[in-house]
Amino acid sequence: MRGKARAYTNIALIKYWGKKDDDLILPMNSSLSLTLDAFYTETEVIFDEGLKQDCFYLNEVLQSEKETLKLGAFINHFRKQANCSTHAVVKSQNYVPTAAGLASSASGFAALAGALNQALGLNLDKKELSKIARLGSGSATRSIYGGFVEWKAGNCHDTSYAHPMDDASWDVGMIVVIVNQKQKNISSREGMKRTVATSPFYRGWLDTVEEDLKQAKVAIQRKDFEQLGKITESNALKMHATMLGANPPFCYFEADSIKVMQVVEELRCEGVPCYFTMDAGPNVKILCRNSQAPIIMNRLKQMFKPEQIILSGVGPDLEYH
Ligand code: 2P0
Repeated sequence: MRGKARAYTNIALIKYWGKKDDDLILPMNSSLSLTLDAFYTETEVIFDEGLKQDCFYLNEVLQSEKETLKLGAFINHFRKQANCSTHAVVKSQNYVPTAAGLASSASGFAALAGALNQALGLNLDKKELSKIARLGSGSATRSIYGGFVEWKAGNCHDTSYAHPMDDASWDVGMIVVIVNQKQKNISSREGMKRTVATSPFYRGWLDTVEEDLKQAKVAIQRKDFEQLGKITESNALKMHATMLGANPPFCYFEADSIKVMQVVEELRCEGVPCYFTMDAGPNVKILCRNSQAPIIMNRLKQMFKPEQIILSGVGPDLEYH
């Protein structure tokens, strides 16, 4: 009744933005991501007949009743399948470089799904784990796999899951620039809900995102880095534009986020292919050739502290420990 798993975080190149079902976490659109090896979560689960309730430690700190109940609801998906009513101790550790300020729900729920699968001896395959991870957090759907991963939106629980597209072993990397490590004011969950409900620009997002995804997939198949980068950058800007049209409007950009974007553009003009993307926070991620990362990092070091600049390679599938 013990399981331990590690899952890596992922950054979307074609973003998931908006849900058509809040409870099942069914996305409005399909998305595509790159799994990163520099950021991961390791989770151990032990089911114990002697426990009167679930217990949840995150980074060695016992979590509140509210957090534990949320986790318990997720564990119930597995307990149901195993026909089990035993409580569990969950110990989860986020391995994110100090002060990275990156969300960990993707790697967190994916690692938890793996650990629960092992602890209860369910032997669920990755496709099934991807579906259940989705019920914890949308982006966790993709963290079951390494490399480039596509999450097909689907229209019910059984048709909404991720699959691996390509192992990304062709000189691809990502530089994460930590602009601000503070907790964001508007969570991605709240932000996407508000955008869907109120932004007149959301229609434009839906009208074009599947075409963006198609183009990104063709670029990956051709190993066309420039084409993939261009579509990554424009898709991110388009997602952020939908938020400016929301009511009330909101924006995740900070002054330093824009500075990083300008550096990326300058480097491109100088012949270094690199492209930015941003999620529901001010930090900027730069898709680059691993071999050219030192040039980009040196330029960024003229403006930011070394600890604000983190290089990541491509991460693998969920691992059992
Ligand atoms: C993504 N984001 O594709 C998009 C782009 C943020 C911007 O997935 O509500 O924590 O738990 O499904 O997965 C972050 O949102 O949201 C996210 P829920 P999640 O990576």
